[in-house]
Amino acid sequence: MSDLILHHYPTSPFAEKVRLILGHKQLDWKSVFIPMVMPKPELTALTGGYRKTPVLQIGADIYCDTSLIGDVLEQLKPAPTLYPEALEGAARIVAQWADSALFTASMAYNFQPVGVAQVFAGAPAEAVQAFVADRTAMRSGAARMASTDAAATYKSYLRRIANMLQGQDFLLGHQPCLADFATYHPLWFTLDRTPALAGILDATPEVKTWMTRIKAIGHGKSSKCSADEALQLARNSRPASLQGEVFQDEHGIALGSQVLIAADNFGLEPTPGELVSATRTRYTLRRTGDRSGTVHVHFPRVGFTLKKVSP
Ligand SMILES: N[C@@H](CCC(=O)N[C@@H](CS)C(=O)NCC(=O)O)C(=O)O
Repeated sequence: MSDLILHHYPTSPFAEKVRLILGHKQLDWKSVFIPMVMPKPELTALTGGYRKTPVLQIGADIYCDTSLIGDVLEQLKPAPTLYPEALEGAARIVAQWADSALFTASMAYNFQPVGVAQVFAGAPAEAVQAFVADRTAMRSGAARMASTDAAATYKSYLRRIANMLQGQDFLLGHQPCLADFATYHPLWFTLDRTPALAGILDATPEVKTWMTRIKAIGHGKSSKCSADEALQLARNSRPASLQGEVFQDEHGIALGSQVLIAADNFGLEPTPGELVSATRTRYTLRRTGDRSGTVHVHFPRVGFTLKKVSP
C-alpha cells in the first residue's frame, strides 16, 4: 500500500476525527503539518484550491473532506469497520449531524473569550487577529452563533449523546463506528483545547466516560513528513486507475469537461480541473500543477457543488 499522508494541524477537530479513524484501523501514516489559516501554498498546490483541514494524500490521489477520507480508509482496510452492518445509514446520518450542527454549536461555545484565551495562550496578538479575520472571511462575514445560544444548544446535544449511550459503550452499539469519531471531535476540542469551558460536560458523565474510551483508541503510528516531500511524492506518482468507475450524470456535464468543485457551505475556494469521474458518491478532477505534477483530486458529492466552466 502507498503511504497515507495526512495534511493537518494538531488543533483541528476534523483532523482529530481522521487521526482516530487511522488509530481505529491501526494504520501507519505520515503527518504533514499545514498552516491554520490561508495562505496554504503547499496544500493548495496539491488540491488546486480546496483549503480545509484535513486532506488525505495517497501518492498522486488527493482526498478532500473527512466523509470521503473515511470511505477511502474503509476501502483500504475494511476491518475493523466504520460502518457496522445495518447501521451504515444511521452512522452516516449521525456523523453528518455531528460534523454540522454539533460542530457549529460546540465551536461557537468554545470560542467565547475564555476559550480563545486558552487556545491562543502564548501566541502573538497578530496570530489571533489573523485567525479571526481568516475564519470570518471563511464564513463570508456571517457572525458565529452567540455563545449563550450555543451553550444551551450544546447542553441539549450532550444530553442526546448521553441518551444514546444508555446500555452500550458506543453510540450505535458495542463497537465504535463513524458516528463515534464524528461526535467525538467537537467535544474533544472543548475538553482538550478549552478546558476552562469543559465543565459543560460534567452534567453528562456517561459522555465523559465514552470520550475516555474513544481517546484510548489512539492515532495509529505516524511519522513526520515535510510538505516538500509530499509534493515530490505526488510528482513522482501516478493517480490510481479509475477503470470500472460507473458514471452517474446529475448535472448534464460530460466527463472530460472543465469544471469547478467547491464546498457548499463555507470555505468556498473552488478547485478547477477536468472531470474524469463522477460516481454515485464522489467526483474526481484531474489537474496538473508545476509543484504537484498531474494529480486526481477527489470530493464527496454530499456537501459539494459541481459547475461547468464556461468556455
Ligand atoms: N466538511 C469538512 C469540514 C472540515 C473543516 O471545516 N475543517 C476545519 C478545521 S477543523 C477547517 O478547515 N478550518 C479552516 C482551515 O483549516 O483552513 C470535512 O469533513 O473535512
